[in-house]
Amino acid sequence: MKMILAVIQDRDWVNLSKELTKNGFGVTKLSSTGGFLRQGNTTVMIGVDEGNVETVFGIIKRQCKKRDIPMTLYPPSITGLNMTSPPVNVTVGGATVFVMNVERFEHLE
Ligand code: 2BA
Repeated sequence: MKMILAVIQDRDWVNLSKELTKNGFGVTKLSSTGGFLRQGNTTVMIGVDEGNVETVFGIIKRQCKKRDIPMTLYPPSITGLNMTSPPVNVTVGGATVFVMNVERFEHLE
C-alpha cells in the first residue's frame, strides 16, 4: 500500500474529492499553510493499493490547476511606510505530490 500526500489549492478540493470518491478512493483533507506565501492551502491524504497510484495521479492532474496568485512582497506592516510594493505573480500548483510506503494499514472496527 502507498500513501499519497498532495498539497493542493483550496479551490481544487471540491472537484478533486468528488472525482476520487466517485472512483472509490478514500481521501482525508487537512488544512495546511504554505511556507512561502503563508496562505492557507489543502493537504490531502489518499491511501491506495500500489496498482492505483497512477490512476490517482491522473485524477489529481485533471482536477488541480496551475494558477498565478498576486502577492505583495512588502506590505506596509513590514516596511513601516504607508505604501505597498506592486504585486508580483507567483505561480502555484497544480499539486505538490509525495508518495510514501505504508508499512501497515488496518481499518479497525
Ligand atoms: P507555498 O510554500 O506557499 O508556495 C507557493 C508557491 O510559491 C509555490 O508553488 C512556488 O511556485 C512558489 N515558491 C515556493 N517557495 C519558493 C521560493 N523559495 N522561491 C520562489 N518561489 C517559491 P508550488 O510549488 O506549487 O507549491 C505549493 C505549495 O506546496 C507550497 O505553498 C507548499 O505548501 C507546498 N510545497 C511545495 N513544495 C514542497 C515541499 N518540498 N515540501 C513540502 N511542501 C511543499
